[in-house]
Amino acid sequence: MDRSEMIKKLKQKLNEKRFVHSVGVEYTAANLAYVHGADVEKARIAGLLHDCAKCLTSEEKYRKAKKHSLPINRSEKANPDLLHGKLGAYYAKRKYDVRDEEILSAITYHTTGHPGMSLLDKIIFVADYIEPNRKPVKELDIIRKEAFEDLDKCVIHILKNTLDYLNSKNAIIDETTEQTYFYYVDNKELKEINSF
Ligand code: DGI
Ligand code: FE
Ligand code: FE
Repeated sequence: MDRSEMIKKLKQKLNEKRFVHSVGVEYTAANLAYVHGADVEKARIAGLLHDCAKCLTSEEKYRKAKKHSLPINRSEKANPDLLHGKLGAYYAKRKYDVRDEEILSAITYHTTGHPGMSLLDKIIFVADYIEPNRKPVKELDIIRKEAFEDLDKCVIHILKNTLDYLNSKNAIIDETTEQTYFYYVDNKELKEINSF
């Protein structure tokens, strides 16, 4: 399926704000891919489609995930919006004809991240947070610089902000979000120790 077909389909599934965000993530991911040496076309497709399941209601997300036998963990059950990554990857495969596992992984994990992310996973995770239409959050200017200068540092910074934000709201935190944060913090410390 070419980009114009994807765009046509996606426009029917998303509201205007979410569509504009998706195109923003597509272009931001492309730029990150140029800088960090990832596959630019894959980054564009993953960026464009990452939120393709976002505009379903919570109930629909839960129902569709069950219907398609996607695994649902405790926090996803409590907060089915978290399922839009997994469900998005399912639709990317079935409705947008994306067969590339790297793209599907990046879509699956774009909300929580996961320990040991691929370069493309990190690029989509970061692009989602920094694309130009995002409403300004704390330290976004610093995070945008880090995205192009030190991708792992940027991933940690985003996870830290997200966890702080969720804790301040007493929201249910998915264990993957937390595990990802500690994985990258430990990883960074190990690298620093080894570089002495
Ligand atoms: O879909 P987007 O809005 O573009 O971005 P996203 O897929 O990163 O989703 C953002 C929301 O997800 C944001 O409000 C924070 C929330 N989130 C991320 N990790 C967790 C989480 N929410 C809960 N409850 N638990 C998490 O672990
Ligand atoms: Fe999302
Ligand atoms: Fe998004």
